[in-house]
Amino acid sequence: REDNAMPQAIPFPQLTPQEVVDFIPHGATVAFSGFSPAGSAKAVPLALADHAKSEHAVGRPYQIRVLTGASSGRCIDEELASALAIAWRAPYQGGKTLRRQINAQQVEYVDMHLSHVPQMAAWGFFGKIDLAVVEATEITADGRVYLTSSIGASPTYLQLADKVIIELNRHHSPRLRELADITVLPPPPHRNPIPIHDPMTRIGVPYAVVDPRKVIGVVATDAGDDVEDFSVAGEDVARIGAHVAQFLLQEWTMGRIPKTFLPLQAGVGNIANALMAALGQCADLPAFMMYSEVFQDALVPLMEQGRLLGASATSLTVTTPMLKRIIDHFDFYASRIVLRPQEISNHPGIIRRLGVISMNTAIEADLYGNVNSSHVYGMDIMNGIGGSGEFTRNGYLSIFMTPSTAKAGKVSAIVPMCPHIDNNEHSVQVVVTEQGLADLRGLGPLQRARVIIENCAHPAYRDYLHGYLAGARTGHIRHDLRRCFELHRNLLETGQMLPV
Ligand code: 0RQ
Repeated sequence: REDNAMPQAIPFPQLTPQEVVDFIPHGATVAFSGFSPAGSAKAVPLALADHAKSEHAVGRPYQIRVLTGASSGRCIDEELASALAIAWRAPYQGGKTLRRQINAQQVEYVDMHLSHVPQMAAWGFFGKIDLAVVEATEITADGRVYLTSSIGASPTYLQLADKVIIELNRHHSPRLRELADITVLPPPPHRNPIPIHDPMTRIGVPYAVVDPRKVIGVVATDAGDDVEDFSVAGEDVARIGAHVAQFLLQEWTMGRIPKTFLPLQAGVGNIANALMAALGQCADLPAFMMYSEVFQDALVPLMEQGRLLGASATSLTVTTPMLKRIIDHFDFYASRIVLRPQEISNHPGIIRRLGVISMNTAIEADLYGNVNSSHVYGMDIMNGIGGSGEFTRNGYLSIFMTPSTAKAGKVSAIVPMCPHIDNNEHSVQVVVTEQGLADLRGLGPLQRARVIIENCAHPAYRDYLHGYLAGARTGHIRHDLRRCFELHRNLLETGQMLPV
């Protein structure tokens, strides 16, 4: 069906979002659909936010535990959070309000590898899931649920939750189901090899499955995903893109990447989005495929230009105009994009098998290639580890990029020791800043440190970093435990890393 019409006969009660609130008591665990704003539940979280405010106004407690696939849209990580309605949150977030609350310890936050989420949920580590609220374009009487712009962990949540609400969103084209390839892995020891040998292999069905007896109703909605615009790439980001493109070209020319190239993964955010645009414009590189987690805006023109041949992801995290462009040319896109559950899109075994080249963004990297992409000062969460660990640990080549400084030069992204590490030196192979690229493969710690300082650190910080190394205790890895966090301490105390 090519129109956006709602299905004619819905065999489930139609509820208003406000009526759903009655099924969600204080303390409930609710699993919402969504991986980034894409495909996230929208109407029910907003109604819950209003309900929480009214409860709080009369002195009654009201907070819930919130699961999603990854980050979520405005409705959950901003509106629900602003209503002080979230007590506990997993597995990733990207909202300014929720971030503030987590860092003030008002919300307990579980930051975890995203492919682990479905099995952790199935094994009960998040407790019982009382209700799943899942956005779909259709639910059939026998319980087939056609999801919208993301798959995430929704197929698992639909199976595990005691009760289910479907947000039937007529804004989304029913044709989105043509992108979906859904399968839910059985628990060990009943797991067979997953027969994905190419980024585009399909192994499942286009719908998630729910026991229709658990569905207490459907809520009609008509809202878009509200993906924020990506910022225009600055000069630094363009230089990072150029370094990565040149490096991949060199690896390909030397035969270390096969002639047909290898699938790419690119992380979330502005830098990764700009990187993909830069790689696409590098005419000397062959056209490529992606085996990634999110499909961001920059990939749309690349696909149209024939630079990107196909993409596997778990969400279409694209702005409204880009989603419209995809829907308007759906015959073209339908055979070129596959959306999978996050357990499969981020599966370590498949990433290793396909030889994925992973490219993620760091907040900072240390002299040895340990990376922190989640916690400023090692204490304050930015977003979370997301899928970066799965791709970095298992990729054929793992690259981390970051501008060499942040906050107008007051912060160096190359530091003696990271106060939080989410991807470690054993997995990180290449570090890139606008200054240059450090290929760490085959290098011991001291060699790594020297090449990272010379190639990646901003010139304003190189003397400090060389000095740190020279004054550090000799060991396999040189460190000075009295000074290793001096830059971070300075930053906390004076607002800049180098002494005033
Ligand atoms: O802060 O927003 O207040 O200005 O961090 O930085 O430069 O806009 O970069 O949007 O690409 O995000 C690592 C956060 C980068 C993101 C991170 C501040 C900086 C700015 C954002 P402001 P930019 P991006 C799996 C991939 C983890 C999850 C992941 C991320 C803000 O990429 O969350 O990799 N990654 N998922 O000023 C203090 C520093 C800083 C700093 C930057 N050293 N100290 N603040 N910032 N460096 C996806 C898959 O597909 C698998």
